Amino acid sequence: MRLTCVLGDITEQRVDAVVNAANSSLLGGGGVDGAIHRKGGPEILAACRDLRNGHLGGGLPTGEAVATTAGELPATWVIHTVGPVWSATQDRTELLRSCYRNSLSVADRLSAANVAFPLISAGVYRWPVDDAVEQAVTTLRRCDTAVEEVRLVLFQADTFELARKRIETA
Ligand code: AR6
Repeated sequence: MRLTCVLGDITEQRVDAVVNAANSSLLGGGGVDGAIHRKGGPEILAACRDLRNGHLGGGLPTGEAVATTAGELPATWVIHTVGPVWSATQDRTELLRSCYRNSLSVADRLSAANVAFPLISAGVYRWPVDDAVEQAVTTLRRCDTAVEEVRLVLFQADTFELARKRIETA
């Protein structure tokens, strides 16, 4: 697996699967989630509602991942995962790592060759950006996967620089 990073918008990635930094409801929100639903159109929300009416009646637990259509996005699937909210008193790192691992397992089941990830939990969920980069890079590198390219998509120039340097030295 080749780990790359780009400065850009997750909704513009031409890949087999893009990962959504969702919440447990799967019914939309701000940040990446808002952008994916806005650009991907109503088909994604309809697929999420079907999941909620089916085996995910209680919502998607933190750290887990599930796939839907990508609607009108230039990708085939959206893999929704729920990152942990940052906590100063509880170590939720393992849940954050699970998001990357479980998303890649879903990608493997879909036979996706390339997957684009946002920096999960690093926005609305307030995870410190430098550690979010560290967890993303180390966890993705350790994954045993048939995915050929994993692309980390960073939305801010300084975060992109952090990721680029971390990937180069890893
Ligand atoms: N493309 C790539 N990265 C982006 C984009 C984009 N279009 N927009 C924001 N980012 P966030 P979270 C960056 O908040 O912290 C939603 O309301 C952003 O700068 O999207 O896991 C959900 O419904 C940050 O670095 O996800 C949940 O309730 C990173 O993506 C909650 O937010 C993640 O920021 C999830 O919060």
